[in-house]
Amino acid sequence: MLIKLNPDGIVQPSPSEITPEHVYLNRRQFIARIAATAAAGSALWEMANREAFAQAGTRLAARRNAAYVAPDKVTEFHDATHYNNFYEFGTDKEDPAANAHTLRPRPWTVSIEGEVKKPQTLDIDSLRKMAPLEERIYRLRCVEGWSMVIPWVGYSLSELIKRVEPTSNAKYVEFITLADPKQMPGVRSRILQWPYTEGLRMDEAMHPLALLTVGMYGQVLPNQNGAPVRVIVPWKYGFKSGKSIVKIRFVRDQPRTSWNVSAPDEYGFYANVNPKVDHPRWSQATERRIGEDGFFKRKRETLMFNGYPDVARLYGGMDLRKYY
Ligand SMILES: Nc1nc2c(c(=O)[nH]1)N[C@H]1C(S)=C(S)[C@@H](COP(=O)(O)O)O[C@H]1N2
Ligand SMILES: [Mo]
Repeated sequence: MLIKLNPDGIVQPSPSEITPEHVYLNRRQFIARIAATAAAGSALWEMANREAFAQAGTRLAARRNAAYVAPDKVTEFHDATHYNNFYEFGTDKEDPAANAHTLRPRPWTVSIEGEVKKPQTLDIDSLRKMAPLEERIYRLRCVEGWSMVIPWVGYSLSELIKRVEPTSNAKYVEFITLADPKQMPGVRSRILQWPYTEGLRMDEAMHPLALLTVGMYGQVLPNQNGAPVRVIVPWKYGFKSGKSIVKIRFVRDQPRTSWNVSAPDEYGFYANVNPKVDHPRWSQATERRIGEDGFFKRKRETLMFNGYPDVARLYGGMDLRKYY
């Protein structure tokens, strides 16, 4: 296979590589080739990571972290990008794929504010370079009863948090996402409080599983999946994983979150995946894997904490029915 690097070090997808699966496969060969080229290896890694622009399909070099690879079959790229919740672009599952082309993920900045010793505004490139990018295969389960398995690209949110040095007053982290009616037709509707905000307790945000995510399937995040940066908190329901983040704020008190404000008895602050605590409208005991489990197939069982039992230590002594 021919690898083309232009002078800026951008990995250029050639027209024959536009099908997402090819992009993904070629990237694997690309990485294998880099590993084989021992002498030039580190220089090539540098080049591959030095992206001059973000564009749908632009590849993102990342090393797979074997400690975070769910054994499940990976969801097809097409399913993961055409069955989405991103209410800023409409409420139907197909709406984000159809409408999110108006989002401009570049230039983009994320401001880090509140109870930190080093508040700062980072552009997306600086944010990407803050720590080595890893590929991790995580399950993502929506409270609506469906799930996917996605190879995400990013690094532990804790890497960012350590670098901005939270003060001892920082007990929670709030994620504030973009709400621009010019780019996002859905924010004219009152379905949710905009901007979409989410939050984590500090120890949850510091857990290595919590991923600051800039890509998936070896490429930059498609707009409908939350370009250019989102979080993935795999032991929680999907709505905790805010997309297209513009502010990360460290605060003393538990922040309000869009879903909790819209329907407090349906969506709690914690939102840990828990097959024993049903949502008022949907059972949480089973789930349907997108692209695999048809409507008539027996559903698969949902696992406590979505199959990430290590996080149980964060909730010792808490009544998870009360703190849902
Ligand atoms: N900004 C924003 N982030 C969001 C949402 C949203 O509507 N707006 N929906 C959430 C919900 S309910 C889910 S299930 C996941 C879906 O992520 P995916 O489309 O990449 O699978 O995104 C979450 N993040
Ligand atoms: Mo969701």
